[in-house]
Amino acid sequence: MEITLVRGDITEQDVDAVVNAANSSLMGGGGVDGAIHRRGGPAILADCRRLRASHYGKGLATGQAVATTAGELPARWVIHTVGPVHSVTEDRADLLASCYRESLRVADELGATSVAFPAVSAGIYGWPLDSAAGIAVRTVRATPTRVSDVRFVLLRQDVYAAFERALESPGS
Ligand code: AR6
Repeated sequence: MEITLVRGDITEQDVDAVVNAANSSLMGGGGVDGAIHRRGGPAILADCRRLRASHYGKGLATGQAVATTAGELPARWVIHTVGPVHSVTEDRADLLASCYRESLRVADELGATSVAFPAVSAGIYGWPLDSAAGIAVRTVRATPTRVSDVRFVLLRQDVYAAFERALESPGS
């Protein structure tokens, strides 16, 4: 698997699947979630509503992932995952790692071989950047998958720099 870092907007990525940092409702929100629904158009929300009406009546649990159409995005699918809100009193790192593992599992089910990830939980959900980047890189490297092209697409320079450090770190 090749891992690359891209500074930019995930909605512009020409990949099989883009991962969305969603919330449990699957009904959209701010940050990367808002950008994906805006650029992808109403077909994504329509699929999300169908998911809520069928297998995900209570919403998507933290750490899980599920796919929809990518609507008008260049990608074929959006894989929605729900990151944990960062907590100083509780270690939720396993849940964040699960977002990356489960997204790759769903990508394998779809037959997607190129996948773009944002820095899940590192925005509105408040996860410290170096920790978020380390968990992302370590988990993707450790997960068996047929995905051969993983791109971390980072909008902000400070987030990009944290991922550069994580990629270069011997522990990752
Ligand atoms: N492309 C790439 N990265 C982006 C983009 C973009 N277009 N827009 C933002 N980011 P966040 P979270 C970065 O807040 O912390 C939503 O309301 C951003 O700079 O999108 O998991 C959901 O509905 C940050 O580094 O996701 C949830 O309620 C990273 O994406 C909640 O936010 C993640 O930030 C999820 O919060």
